[in-house]
Amino acid sequence: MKSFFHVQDIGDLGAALKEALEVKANPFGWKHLGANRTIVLVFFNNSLRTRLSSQKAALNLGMNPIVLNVNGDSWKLETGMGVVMDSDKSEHLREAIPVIGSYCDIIGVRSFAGLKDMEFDYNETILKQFIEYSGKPVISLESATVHPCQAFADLITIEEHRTNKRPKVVLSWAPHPKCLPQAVPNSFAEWMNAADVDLVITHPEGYELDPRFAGNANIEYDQMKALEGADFVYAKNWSSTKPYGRNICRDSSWTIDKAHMDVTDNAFFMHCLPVRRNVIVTDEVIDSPRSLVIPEAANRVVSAQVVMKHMLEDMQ
Ligand code: SN0
Repeated sequence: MKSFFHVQDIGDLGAALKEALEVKANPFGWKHLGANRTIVLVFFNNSLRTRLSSQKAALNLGMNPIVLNVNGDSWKLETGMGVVMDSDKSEHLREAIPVIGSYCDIIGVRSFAGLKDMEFDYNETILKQFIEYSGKPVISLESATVHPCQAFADLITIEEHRTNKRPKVVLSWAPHPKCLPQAVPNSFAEWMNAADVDLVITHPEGYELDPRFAGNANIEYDQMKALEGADFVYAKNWSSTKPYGRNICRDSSWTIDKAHMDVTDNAFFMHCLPVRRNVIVTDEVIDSPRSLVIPEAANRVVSAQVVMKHMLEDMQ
């Protein structure tokens, strides 16, 4: 696997899910693969799960992880091309990336959408530079438009908990005080479209996901109608797409509470975390026995490990 951005990058999805369950049952079974290999994890933005689960996955495979917090303990990096570098940014990505590449075998990058210029974000401008200038396989640890390690972990969690062959999965927008990226819902929709589930997406007008990600999902603007008979409810806030990157709806009737869950088929509740309690979801729902947020987060180690395993196998 050259780089990991999209569901196609993992190859046959059924086989990848089977492999994920094998890796989960036997996490140290492939420890020889990472001997004398190094992964550098570059963070331009905050992280808890991605930072820890990626390191844990690398350690399970016998690899050495190194974490770099850009904006924290490294030089501030300039990302724009042709810029006169007379501001606070001391080093350009054009040098930093090949240097990082020379120290490792795999690079993971977290770089959120700026939410100012849709074309810049949707071209994955930063991540493409990492691919071009590092010469190493690159894993998106949430980049401008995708969060594939999260979506793969979500799919593993659904696979473990589904009770029928083709579950109804509802991706529901929920309110938030900030403007958040579209990476999580984009990847979730992309992976669910590739999996054996019925995907319904519900959101207010102006929040339509790019058709490349929404695919064949059923779009339903009436949230309660969308949730009827659901087996899984995946809540997430994202900023608007029309206009791009704004917080145009703060309607608290979209918060997932018991009344929302009552119209489902005793659905499981999912969220990628971090979650704003009583904004995205009420305490009652997230603390209920049907909440999968913790097992979902635990599966982040599994998804990251399968991805790194594929990359290491290609290097053997
Ligand atoms: C990020 C997002 O893309 O929505 C990361 C999710 C994995 N979430 C946030 O930035 C939430 C920040 C907050 O203040 O609630």
